[in-house]
Amino acid sequence: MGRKEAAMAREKKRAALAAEPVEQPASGRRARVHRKTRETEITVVLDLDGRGEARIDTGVPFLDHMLETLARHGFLNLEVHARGDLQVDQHHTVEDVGLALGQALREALGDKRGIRRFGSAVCPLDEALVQAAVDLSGRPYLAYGLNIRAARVGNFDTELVHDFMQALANQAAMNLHLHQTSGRNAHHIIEAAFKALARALDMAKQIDPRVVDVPSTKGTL
Ligand SMILES: [Mn+2]
Repeated sequence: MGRKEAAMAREKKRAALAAEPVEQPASGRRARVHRKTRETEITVVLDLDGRGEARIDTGVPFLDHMLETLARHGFLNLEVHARGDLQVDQHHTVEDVGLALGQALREALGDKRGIRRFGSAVCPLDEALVQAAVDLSGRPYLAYGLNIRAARVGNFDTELVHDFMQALANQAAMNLHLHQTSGRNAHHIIEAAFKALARALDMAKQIDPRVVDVPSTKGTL
């Protein structure tokens, strides 16, 4: 697909998404974040107790694919619209989407009453195997153990996965460990990482009826 066709495809997707917004259920753990800078303008609408429905349009097709994966396997209803300075490169857009999504996550979690707090998952995708561990602790930390050899997947810069995860962990105020046991193909490694993150996050955000109040000996998260 040429540049012009790709731009037309993006416009078509944009118009289709604008015509059909995500329906948000009436439950409470939701957030809407709007973030505008000179480099990007981003809107995120998130429901933690969703059905995996996604309406994603960031202008970076591979990022769209990964966010759709995150929503699907994390049972999030997720809407992300981004306009970034892609004529520079994808860095601002990818990082700022991570920031906005992290902020939405933190806001939707609220006071974290009744949540499991910890979650982990190991996901394979063909030869790739990635594990994710999450602690919705209020203390931002990223341990990034992906080893992606290829610089690009399609037109996506693979090093931006690190920037995205750092931004997400910082703004969500969560501890996130991502470690790759095996993997050769960059698309597989990254997709396995997003799936593992989705499953780990889904576990951590779930309400556990045995948890009274906030799951911390300090009484706050
Ligand atoms: Mn894929």
